[in-house]
Amino acid sequence: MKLYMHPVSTTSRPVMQFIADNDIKCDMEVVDILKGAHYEPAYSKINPNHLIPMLEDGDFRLTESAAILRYLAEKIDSPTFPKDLKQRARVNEVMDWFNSNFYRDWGYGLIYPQLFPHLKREDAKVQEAVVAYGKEKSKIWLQILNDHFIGPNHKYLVGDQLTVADYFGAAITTAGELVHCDFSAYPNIKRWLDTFKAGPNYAKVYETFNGFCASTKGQPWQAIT
Ligand SMILES: N[C@@H](CCC(=O)N[C@@H](CS)C(=O)NCC(=O)O)C(=O)O
Repeated sequence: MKLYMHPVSTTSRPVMQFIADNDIKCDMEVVDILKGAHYEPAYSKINPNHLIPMLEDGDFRLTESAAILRYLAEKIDSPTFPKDLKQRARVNEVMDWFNSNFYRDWGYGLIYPQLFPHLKREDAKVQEAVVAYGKEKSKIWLQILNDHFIGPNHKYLVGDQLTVADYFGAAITTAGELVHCDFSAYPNIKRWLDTFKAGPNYAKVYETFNGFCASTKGQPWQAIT
């Protein structure tokens, strides 16, 4: 198998970590999205979305990080994608919640328009409004994540067992570290992330990402503090 990825990418990290945690034999092919490699003909031809990650398993190609995680978990018969109908539905629910509700305002509202020039609005007032809206909405979603999905008693997102939802949700939530968000106001999120970060391959897989975050320190970010 081969994963087209970039180590800083929010949606590549969960797949890279799942592969590492499960010793899955998979080559890593870096697509340098910071230099536009995802628009070069070689990659455009196989993924017209111009996005990473993409998994190649023989002649089968799969995009969408959440779908890739579930595919890999099924392939290796991992308990991180439970077989029980209701537990599985819960995992799917949480992944969909992250992918749509939370990520929209968190990633594309608060974080990315500040970080990536191609997502920054040209008009300064529009930019300010986009980020302010993203920040306010993100606070609402974070509170729901803290109180409802994790709550005071659960170790992970779906009860006390690690699931693919944790890989996915943690990668999206830690994207906040790019603009130096702090989760102290959300103790259950902080505890869940601390537990997840203690996993065996987190430090290695997130090394480049953490380096990138360190390089953005000290700038006047709009962030959750
Ligand atoms: N829904 C997709 C989103 C993939 C995505 O947005 N990938 C980003 C990296 S995190 C990307 O390739 N961005 C390139 C660009 O926006 O030009 C998934 O979950 O795989």
